[in-house]
Amino acid sequence: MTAIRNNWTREEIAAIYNKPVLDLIYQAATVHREFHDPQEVQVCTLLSVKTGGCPEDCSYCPQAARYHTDVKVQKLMEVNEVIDKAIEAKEAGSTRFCMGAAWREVRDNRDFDKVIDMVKGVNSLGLEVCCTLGMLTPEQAQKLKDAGLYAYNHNLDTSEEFYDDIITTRTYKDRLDTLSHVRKANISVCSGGIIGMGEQEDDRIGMLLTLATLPEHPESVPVNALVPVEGTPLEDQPKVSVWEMVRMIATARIIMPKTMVRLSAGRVRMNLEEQALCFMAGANSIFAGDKLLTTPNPGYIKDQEMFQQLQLTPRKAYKEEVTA
Ligand code: SAM
Ligand code: DTB
Ligand code: SF4
Repeated sequence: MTAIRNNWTREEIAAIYNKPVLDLIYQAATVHREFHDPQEVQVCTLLSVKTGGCPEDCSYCPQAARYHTDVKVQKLMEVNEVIDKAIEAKEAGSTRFCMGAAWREVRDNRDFDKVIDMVKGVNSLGLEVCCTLGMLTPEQAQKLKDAGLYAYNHNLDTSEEFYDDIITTRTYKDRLDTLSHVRKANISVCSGGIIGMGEQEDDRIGMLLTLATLPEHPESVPVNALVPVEGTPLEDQPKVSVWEMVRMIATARIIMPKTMVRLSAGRVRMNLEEQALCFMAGANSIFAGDKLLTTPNPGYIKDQEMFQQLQLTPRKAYKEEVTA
């Protein structure tokens, strides 16, 4: 029986990350089978409920106001429009619905009240409702929890050491503080990062170390490959190889066995065989639909074909729709 450990050392994680890659996949696949059904993949849907115009300077992000990208600023969506999208996502097989806002932090205003209503509405559809809205205070986390929020996404993105090279308008500690407020409100924690931003392997290992030594592992760790967007400082970053994605996913799987590891951004540039390797290495969730927040993603049809080819099944909903 593999134990859940929160006392991993950098050396241990580095040794796992650097194993011969096929051996690494084998070990991750073994741990994966102990904790999860390897045929099952959770399908999630993202919706950008407030797009662009963000005051932060995250170098990867097309939604930062200071970079000149093709993203059009859109104010907060209406609650009924969001619910319609959630129904569509549910009908297409998603069991988790994540609403993203291009905010630095949540403010206690009418927009937040609207988000609270969105959370209530999506929750009543029987979907796991997730939000990613930037920094939260403990009180805001509690308000979201009371409205029925299931999970909160707040990525560390990279290591503490590399963080200042990517973002200067907030600190690593700000991120960790929000994660702790989310945890204290009993909301499921979703936190991961991006590879392909020019970081060293040590930074990838450092980020995994921070996640795996939190008092409790995040229930969900998204692994994103940078989607380079024209106009952002990282527009010319070279594509990461599938082996780097596989090493990240497999290491996350081994050191955080119970966690849902999500093969997140970057799937549009991966073929079926590459994605299959990621599932073999322990990824057990994807984002579906032809758009992530603002960038393209493989559409439903392509993913349906992939599920058929790989004989995977979308995970069933864990709860029922609330009927009046
Ligand atoms: N504004 C909130 C925040 O930063 O926490 C929520 C939305 S933000 C777009 C959510 C996450 O998307 C970021 O933390 C980052 O990991 C990911 N992301 C943004 N742009 C990306 C890109 N070009 N490629 C890969 N991941 C990206
Ligand atoms: C995460 O780690 N990846 C998702 C979700 N959490 C919110 C977002 C990816 C965004 C990719 C860039 C875009 O589409 O704007
Ligand atoms: Fe804003 Fe989030 Fe994009 Fe950073 S990642 S610029 S905080 S929307």
